[in-house]
Amino acid sequence: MSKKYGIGFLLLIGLVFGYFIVKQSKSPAAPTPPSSGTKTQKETTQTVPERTVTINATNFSYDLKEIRIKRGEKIVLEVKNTEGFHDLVIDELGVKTKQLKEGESQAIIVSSDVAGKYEYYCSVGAHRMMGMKGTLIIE
Ligand SMILES: [Cu+2]
Repeated sequence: MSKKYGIGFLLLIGLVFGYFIVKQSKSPAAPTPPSSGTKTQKETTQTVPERTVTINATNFSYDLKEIRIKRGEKIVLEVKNTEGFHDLVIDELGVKTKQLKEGESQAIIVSSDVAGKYEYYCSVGAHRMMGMKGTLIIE
């Protein structure tokens, strides 16, 4: 083995080591999280509702004629449609489910700081007139 090859070999090793050192020092800074998705994180950090109230919809009534909650309380109202095609609307509070097919359910958040009686009803066809409604009492 001549001296020339020996020096060339050392240079090559030096280059390889140099490459790995540079690569390692760079890698921790490499993964930067995408800046999108900050909006949805904010929404999930809001106060968690204390309880869930389940209401079943059938042809043509709800199994709950009355729901009572405290003023300022926040509940999850889970609307389960077990028969027919229904939704649940509370005009004064600006909440409504989509129109649910049989077997579907949807949870909505219900709360108000204003005590009073609020009617909830089904907005499909003439269901409301047929008695598909109830009263949300905020006390
Ligand atoms: Cu209905």
